[in-house]
Amino acid sequence: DPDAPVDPGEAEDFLRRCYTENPRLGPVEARLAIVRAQIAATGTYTHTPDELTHGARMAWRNASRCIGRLYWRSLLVLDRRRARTADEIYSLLVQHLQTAGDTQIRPVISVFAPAQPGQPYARVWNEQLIRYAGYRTEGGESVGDPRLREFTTAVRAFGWQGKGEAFDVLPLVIETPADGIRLYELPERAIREVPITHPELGWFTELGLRWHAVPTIANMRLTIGGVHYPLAPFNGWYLGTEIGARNLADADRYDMLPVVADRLGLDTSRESTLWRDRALLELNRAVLHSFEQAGVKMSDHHTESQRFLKHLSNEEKAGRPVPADWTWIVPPMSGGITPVFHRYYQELDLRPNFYLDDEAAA
Ligand code: HEM
Ligand code: NRG
Repeated sequence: DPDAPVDPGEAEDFLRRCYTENPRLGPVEARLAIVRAQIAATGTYTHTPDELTHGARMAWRNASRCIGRLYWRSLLVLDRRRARTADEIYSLLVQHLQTAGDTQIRPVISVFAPAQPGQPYARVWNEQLIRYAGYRTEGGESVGDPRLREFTTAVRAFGWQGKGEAFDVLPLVIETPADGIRLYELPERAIREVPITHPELGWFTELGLRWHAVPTIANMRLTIGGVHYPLAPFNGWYLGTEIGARNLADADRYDMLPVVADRLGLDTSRESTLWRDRALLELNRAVLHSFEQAGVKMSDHHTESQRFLKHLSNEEKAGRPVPADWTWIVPPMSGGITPVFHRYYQELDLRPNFYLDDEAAA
């Protein structure tokens, strides 16, 4: 609950771990005394830049749905706690995307002001900084990303007009206590996109598919040592299957499997021809091929699964448990031929962590 005073026990637990993992920060006892007094007087306390940086990295390390955690130590943490106005926040979000890069792509998080007990705080309504609008035509046909249909309706009510095409980048909706609700268009320089082509099938280009290079989740709350950061967008790079086996493939997203199967000339009259699987495979080859051609960093599910096993063994050596959710870690295609499939994981809710505000555990 971002409105409640900070739990001193959670603060102490975090600080002890943080200082134990980082001996260069010195002894924790003096710091604990200051933090206890700050919480008693104000209901909260302020993280030092070192605590913020390590806390955000721990939150990534504890994200049980994330297969990409091998590189948790490399997270670049941008301290944006002083920004207040919608304009300031907007320009720092653009800077975030530019810092993440458009080919190399580095993992970055921008941490904005924490929630103060009982006070309103800034948020971004978008689930990710870059997402495509979803529409339904008068004829009832779906255009764009159906997942964003409701959000698209909401921004249209604020006066935004999309082109009504399949890949219209949505505006940012920034809500602050200072400025209320404001809409901003991202500048082109902040939006790297990759057109989807296939290594052998020339007609793939005609499908007109594309995707953005950087996934940047903007609606999760970061919790460190009892302090809540409601606006802390973060990015890594894409795993190919997120786009090829979900965003472009799911029947309630871009639903491309029937189209691809048709172009491939497959027999779709019976499930047992495995036309869906064959179309899925070509779509995923196309996604990986296109990002590689564009020089944009992306990983495949075999490589990222091996890295995750490496992460498990690193953490075991460090004496730390690795909370993981099998249902999210196992890739959405070819599960059984990746090594992450053939084992079980510890399901723990460790903090620091990221939470969606309607999740019970938060
Ligand atoms: C989820 C990969 C970086 C935090 C995921 C998922 C994948 C993934 C495949 C599952 C997504 C889904 O099924 O929709 C990666 C890769 C990264 C990376 C390849 C490359 C570096 C990061 C970073 C953070 C992070 C930098 C935070 C600092 C999370 C969280 C989730 C998640 C919190 C769960 C999201 C949810 O509940 O919807 N990641 N990730 N990841 N990742 Fe990562
Ligand atoms: N599946 C979502 C993105 C979720 C997070 N994935 C990452 N995160 N790779 C999608 O847009 O397809 N990350 O921080 O790199």
